[in-house]
Amino acid sequence: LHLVNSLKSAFTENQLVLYYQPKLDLRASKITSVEALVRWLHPVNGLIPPDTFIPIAEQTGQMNALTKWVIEEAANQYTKWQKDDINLSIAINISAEDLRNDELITFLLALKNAKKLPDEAIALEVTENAVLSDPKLAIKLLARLQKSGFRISIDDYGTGYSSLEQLKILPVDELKIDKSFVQNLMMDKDDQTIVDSTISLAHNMNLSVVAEGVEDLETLAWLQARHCQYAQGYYVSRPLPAEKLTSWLPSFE
Ligand code: G
Ligand code: G
Ligand code: NA
Ligand code: MN
Repeated sequence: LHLVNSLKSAFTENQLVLYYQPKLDLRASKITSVEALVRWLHPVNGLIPPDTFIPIAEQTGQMNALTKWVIEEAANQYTKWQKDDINLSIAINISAEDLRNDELITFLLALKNAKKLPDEAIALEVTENAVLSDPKLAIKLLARLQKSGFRISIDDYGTGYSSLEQLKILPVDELKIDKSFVQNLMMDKDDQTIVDSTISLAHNMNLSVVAEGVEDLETLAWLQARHCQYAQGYYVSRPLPAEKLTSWLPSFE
């Protein structure tokens, strides 16, 4: 595939863009944070989803560079929003590759200093599986990041190869219940049991909890009744470019 050859030019020719998907605070009925999701605006092939090019970035040693680009872009967007009195913290997806060396943490700490970012500016989402290749190192890096003020979320919670024992030792502030348990929640008793117990688990461990993949009002109300703190999904909003999100926010409130 020639996408492999042109991924480098995605960086040099500014073809990468961030979309932002809001996370709804169900208690306050407010949007307080968003998740940054990268897309590649290819001059010939159009908008390429991350599932297509992230594996390429991983296989060609470009993942660290991609993550750095995402972080820097998100930090700039955070600052822009602040200037417009829009308080949105931004969550970044971190890959397994980013947890195999300390490049990411060095970069994040330098950026936080240089741009004088408060702790709430940037949060990090990591899947259970991303921690598995070198758990000791990953846990050490995540612990340093958490100590430096970055909130850590476990993404796609419930689908990875992790145990409750691992959850106990992971430096973590938030669980994001995977959308596969949430999408058909109203029709699936087993999903209801899983989601309900995960919300309780998070509460009892003093972790925030987010349900991903909320696609209808009934599901949102069900989650709210069980004191799930945050909801994310198409029912709230699809991922949007920054300007579209900015203009959507007031209509929401
Ligand atoms: O945005 P979308 O639903 O198409 O994302 C598909 C997958 O790509 C998701 O698993 C998402 O976590 C991942 N993804 C999107 N943006 C990034 C990114 O900036 N970095 C990493 N590592 N993964 C991302
Ligand atoms: O793995 P991660 O959770 O980062 O994946 C996010 C992906 O899920 C994005 O590609 C986003 O477009 C997609 N997504 C977000 N909300 C929904 C939803 O309500 N339903 C479905 N099917 N996908 C969603
Ligand atoms: Na994510
Ligand atoms: Mn997820």
